[in-house]
Amino acid sequence: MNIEVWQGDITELAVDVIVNAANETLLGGGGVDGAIHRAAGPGLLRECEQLPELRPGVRCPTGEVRATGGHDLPARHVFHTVGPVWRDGRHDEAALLANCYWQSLRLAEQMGLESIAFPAISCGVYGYPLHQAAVIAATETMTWQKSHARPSRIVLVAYNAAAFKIYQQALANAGPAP
Ligand code: AR6
Repeated sequence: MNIEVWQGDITELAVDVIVNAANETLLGGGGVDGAIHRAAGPGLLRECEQLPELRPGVRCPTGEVRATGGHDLPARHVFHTVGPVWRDGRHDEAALLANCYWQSLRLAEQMGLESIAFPAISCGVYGYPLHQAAVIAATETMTWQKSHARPSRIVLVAYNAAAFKIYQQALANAGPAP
């Protein structure tokens, strides 16, 4: 298994694709979304604006993913995915969050990409409990790697030391028994 945990700012990573925790408009916001747009420059917003709206204000429904270029980022591409807003855990939150990871990995494979980095989707403004989200991130990425050659490098980005520990624990628990 080759899932890495890396602590820091995802906009600094020179991988094939970084994943953005966006909202359904894909027109930017705060948190990691704001950081990615700032680092990518205005070309990213212009490209997002060109993506088709499925209905007014919705370019990407929750659980799905859309690809753009990386513009001024060291990453070549950005995948914009929309995580669920945490309510009480009984509104399909886990399945929707799992879809964000799985659909991103599938798109990376389709595009022939080798390396992908994920932030803790939904774990900021959207309120998903990090411990639970980390289990989903670990499970989805490890399950993917068991049956797919690409992307060969998967990075889970922790924004602080506490998140780093939580991710490491989740990966250890999700791994095969010794
Ligand atoms: N690098 C890596 N991780 C980061 C960074 C960064 N530069 N900045 C924040 N995080 P959030 P969400 C972590 O709120 O919960 C936006 O306004 C952060 O510590 O960015 O999915 C969108 O437009 C947290 O663990 O995303 C949506 O409206 C994680 O990234 C909404 O927020 C995700 O926090 C999406 O909310």
